[in-house]
Amino acid sequence: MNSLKNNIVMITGATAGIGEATAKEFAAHGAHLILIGRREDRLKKLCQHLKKDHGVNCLPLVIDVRDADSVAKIPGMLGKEWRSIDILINNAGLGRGLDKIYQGNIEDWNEMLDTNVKGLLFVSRAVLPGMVERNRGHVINVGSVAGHEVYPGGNVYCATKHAVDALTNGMRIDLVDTAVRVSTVDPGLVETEFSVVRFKGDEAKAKKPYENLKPLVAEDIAEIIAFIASRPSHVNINEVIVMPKSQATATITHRVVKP
Ligand code: NDP
Ligand code: 8X3
Repeated sequence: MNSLKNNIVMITGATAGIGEATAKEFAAHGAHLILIGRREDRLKKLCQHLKKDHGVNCLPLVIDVRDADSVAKIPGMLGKEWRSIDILINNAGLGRGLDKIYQGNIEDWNEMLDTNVKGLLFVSRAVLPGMVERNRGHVINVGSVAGHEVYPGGNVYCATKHAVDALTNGMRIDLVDTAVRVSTVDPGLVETEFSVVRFKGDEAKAKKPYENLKPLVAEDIAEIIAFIASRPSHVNINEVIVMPKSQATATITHRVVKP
């Protein structure tokens, strides 16, 4: 096992859910963190906690990953102590709606494509040259079961996660002659703010996917990401697909209604 202690780890989408849990997991392993998200209060609070609880350094960067210019400026903004990023976790992402494609909302489509695909590309483009130059690094993308299957109403969200799958494979091919590793973690149902965001704050709709089954929690994914990152440097875990026990496919779940 490679120690994660003193590694510099950049996590996008660290203000909630999987990204936040991953920040906590890596801090517990002694990694220093560059955390990205749009909600400044949450980022700052999380950094304060991680510094206090684990004695690690933490840099909050309030950045929208869709903003190509701001993202491109990241390497130049980082002080010397932050520049050698060891691990990039491309986690920021969202789903919007479950509309049939002929009724789809074009703003929702743009938001998903710009965040899940272009945001991941912009951040990777900013960070990868340094990794290649240092001949050291690991990019871990958070994909989804939606990158392997398409479910009713999932159309554009599924397309973005299929793109993440393709980009992960493309990165691995382009980096094969370097020491930089590329992995993806592709979860099924994880109970986070994902559904609340997907259904624009409609809590009743947001609860539905997790009803009468035991979903994954963000910490389950964080532990897997840390496991992937801590393998010896000759080991590249390409892809982990992880589901709750009672989910067989994107659409086939076993739900037990308690009397
Ligand atoms: P959450 O809604 O809990 O967290 C999403 C995170 O992404 C937030 O920190 C949010 O921060 C950030 N984010 C969204 N848009 C942007 C943006 N434009 N710029 C910067 N940060 C952004 O959802 P999850 O934790 O569940 O989602 C994390 C990833 O996991 C996503 O890529 C999602 O597709 C994927 N996933 C989730 C599954 C699930 O069932 N929950 C299953 C499979 C994959 P902020 O709003 O502060 O910017
Ligand atoms: C998010 C979970 O089930 O909508 O990727 O694909 S799901």
